[in-house]
Amino acid sequence: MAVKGVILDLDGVICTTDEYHYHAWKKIADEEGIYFDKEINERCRGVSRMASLEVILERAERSYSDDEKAKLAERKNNYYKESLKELTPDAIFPGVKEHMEEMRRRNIKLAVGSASKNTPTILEQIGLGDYFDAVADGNAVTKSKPDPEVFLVAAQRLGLKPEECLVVEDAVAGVEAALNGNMKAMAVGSAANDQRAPLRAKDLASISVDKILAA
Ligand code: B16
Ligand code: MG
Repeated sequence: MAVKGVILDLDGVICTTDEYHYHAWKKIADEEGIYFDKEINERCRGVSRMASLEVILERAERSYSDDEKAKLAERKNNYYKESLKELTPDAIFPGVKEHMEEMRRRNIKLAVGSASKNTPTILEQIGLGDYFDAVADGNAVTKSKPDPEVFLVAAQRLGLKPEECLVVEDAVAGVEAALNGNMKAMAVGSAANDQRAPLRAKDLASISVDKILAA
């Protein structure tokens, strides 16, 4: 079935905020005396804030109560939000805007499908506040990727069937979510070696719009 809509993940696909998440979690882990590195961080990609915290706490030497977990997640989010203040349109990955423009010219609908509850702030900061035909984010769903909920909501908001949509993801959990939702998938960045995705590349702009839409 022809691709009629493209659903883009936000952190790590549209912009570089995946790095900001890492630094905020690293600060929390250091403060708590918990070992954390970039490899462990890969498992936090695309998954919700609380699910990410659980990944970090796997290395903790003591257990944390639900109340402590909620406070840690809030502290992390405050660090993260602080770093978002310096976010500008320069954080958009090279070529992404041009690719989206080209898709638009071909009447492809564009949506964001992100686990992040900070999606509205980020889109404003990078100058894409009103750009998308639909946005589905962490505020609209209860299930974390690899559950397809966020992409199904995005497709529904675009008025398209799941099989008419292609998802672009940098997280293994996100690629899995797209496939679980019966959508096509393009894996980029950290997920670029995920053989389950029919399209794989360093970043969105590395594959021509022609090839992406022919997936
Ligand atoms: P927040 P994406 C995801 O965004 C991040 O990849 C993931 O690391 C983060 O935990 C999640 O958003 C929740 O973010 O704490 O801002 O609600 O990649 O799905 O755009
Ligand atoms: Mg991502």
